Amino acid sequence: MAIKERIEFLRKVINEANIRYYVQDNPTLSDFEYDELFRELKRLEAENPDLITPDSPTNRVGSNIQSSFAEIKHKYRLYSLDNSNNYEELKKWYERVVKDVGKVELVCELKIDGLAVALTYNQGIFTRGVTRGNGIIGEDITENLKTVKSIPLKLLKPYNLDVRGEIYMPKTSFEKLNEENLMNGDKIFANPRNAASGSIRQLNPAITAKRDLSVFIYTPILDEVENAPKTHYESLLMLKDLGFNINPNIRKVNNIEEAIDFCKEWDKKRFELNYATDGVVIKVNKFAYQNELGYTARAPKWATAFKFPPEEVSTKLLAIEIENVGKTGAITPVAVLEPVLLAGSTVSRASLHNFDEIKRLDVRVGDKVLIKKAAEIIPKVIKYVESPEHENLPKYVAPTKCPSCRAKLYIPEGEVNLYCPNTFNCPGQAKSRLEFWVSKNAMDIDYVGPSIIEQLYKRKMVKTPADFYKLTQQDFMQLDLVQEKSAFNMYNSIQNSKNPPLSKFLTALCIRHVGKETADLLANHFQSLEAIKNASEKEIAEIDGIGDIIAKSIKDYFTQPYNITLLENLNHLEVFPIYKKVVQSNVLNSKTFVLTGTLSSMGRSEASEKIKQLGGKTSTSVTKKTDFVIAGENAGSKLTKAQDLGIKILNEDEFLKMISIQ
Ligand code: 3BD
Repeated sequence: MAIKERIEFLRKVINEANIRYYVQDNPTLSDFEYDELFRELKRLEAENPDLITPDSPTNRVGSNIQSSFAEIKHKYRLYSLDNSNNYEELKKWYERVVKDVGKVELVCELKIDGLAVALTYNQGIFTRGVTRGNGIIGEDITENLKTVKSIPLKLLKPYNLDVRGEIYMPKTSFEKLNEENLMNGDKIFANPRNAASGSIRQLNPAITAKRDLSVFIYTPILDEVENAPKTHYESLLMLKDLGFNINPNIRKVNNIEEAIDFCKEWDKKRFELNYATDGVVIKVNKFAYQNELGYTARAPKWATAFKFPPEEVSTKLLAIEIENVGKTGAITPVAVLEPVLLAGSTVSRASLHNFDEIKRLDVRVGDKVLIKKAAEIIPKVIKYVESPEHENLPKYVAPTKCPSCRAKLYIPEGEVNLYCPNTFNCPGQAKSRLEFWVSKNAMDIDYVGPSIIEQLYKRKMVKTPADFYKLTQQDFMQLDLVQEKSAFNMYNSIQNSKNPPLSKFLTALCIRHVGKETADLLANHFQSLEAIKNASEKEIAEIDGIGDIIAKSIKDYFTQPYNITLLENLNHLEVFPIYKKVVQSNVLNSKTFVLTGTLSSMGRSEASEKIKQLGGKTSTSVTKKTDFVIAGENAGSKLTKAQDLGIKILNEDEFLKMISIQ
């Protein structure tokens, strides 16, 4: 009995210390004392495994490797947020509010640029955490969220409560992670948001545990709370008292002008913060008014967001370099810049897209150029800054030879990019294809990154993807800085990748014009690699969504002797794809859907994917055989045609309801 009590005591002290340390920034214990208590708890739990509970702070270390995340239907839908980038729209929004419920108090808060999650507490214990997903269905990332130290595992009161918040990575931790990854030849993240997203979606929680992630909670669902607060502002205070991390930069205001002042202030001050914000969320404070205002199909009418304009800076263009030769031979230019600070990180390279773009912009080496970083994109060059020097600088001339193999470059008909024609012998192309082979959307091989591939290629250990599968653990140990353990991981993840889904395998082949979407179409139509190999160009072109050019490119690929040999070699090494029908249920019962216009909650391919998963079919043209037309925003002629033919039309909300009945 004494042991059980001691364990409970230790948990309580450690949980409270965590909240004081990570949330309130006001530690109660020294690091040494904390470590002592933590070690004692771990020892007692190891000696008494039957006393381990899910809310124990020792659970944060992250074990339990998963093979994938379970899809979970949210108990309460997560709505979207309407947004605008100008103050006129904000005023219009407020006029609408005033018209419906009168002049009301608003709350302004920073819009954290992270990853939305829903957390569930049962009797005050953190029991489940799910990504936002499409707002209706998300992924279960509970194990990973347990490693986030500012998420309380146990609340200070035993409430049944759902909360929503934003997971983020502090800017300084993001920079540090990228520095480490650069040293190790691992993936570099474009921004803190991507780093947070990549870290929280690790299948191995031990990796997540090593990343510095944090959370800001912005909304509770108070349905099951007694004497619940009556306003948003008070509910934030309540969350704080329960031990949640709340962003301190919130302000109650009396009208939209004061809200706009808040936006203007933070548009300037945002760069001083150690986390990324992309705007301000403005919410009607009183719940009674929120309820009266209600919701549109996708978002509450009682809230809106102001998006900060992307930051722009000017700097000197030092050179225009060729990024490596792409997997299909595309040559892309990149701007080398005098390093400048932009949106919280130092930028020394920026995108120029293609050589046509350089011509159009007429940027010249030596120019001052304006660069900008929109929310999730790599910085790009917008234009040169007018100056007397500009005219004296030589116009940029595009290269004529491949930087890797010196072959003469060409521009395929109908394209703007320059290409290296030397598909099979260009080392640059070969390396890009190997790098793509291991990537997430392709064979998804962990631990084998660009620097490992560079070494394998240089030492002639790997020339084509098939060669990966001949390597032993000992082979990897010959490489620079590779120890026994990581050599094993590399070997193991290669061996485990041998039988991917057909669609991923097709993507991995780097057939020109065949990305994930086309690969999905091919896989679902032909259902085996054999059938695709044997299909005629005409049969391929008959698939909805695949045109003549793509069909030709696919047929060309499978007739090339080089590729035939590659596929044979892979097959001999037992590397072959497996087609699995992904019908989760059959609620849509072979009904045919046509999508028109844009949906706000998901992209077109995601919508088709969902329809197929639920047993439905999609088509691009409306005929008598069409069962439903889903009309998004700006729906065009297909909608008119559906009306003419008397076909059932669904708006986005109706469609979302239909696919959420599972
Ligand atoms: C924040 C919706 C409402 C409860 C709907 C009003 C769209 C991401 O700091 N409040 C915040 C933040 C996000 C929010 C709401 N308050 N919704 C909020 C939010 N302080 N970032 N979001 N979200 C969260 C989203 N996420 C991914 C894809 C599409 N939408």
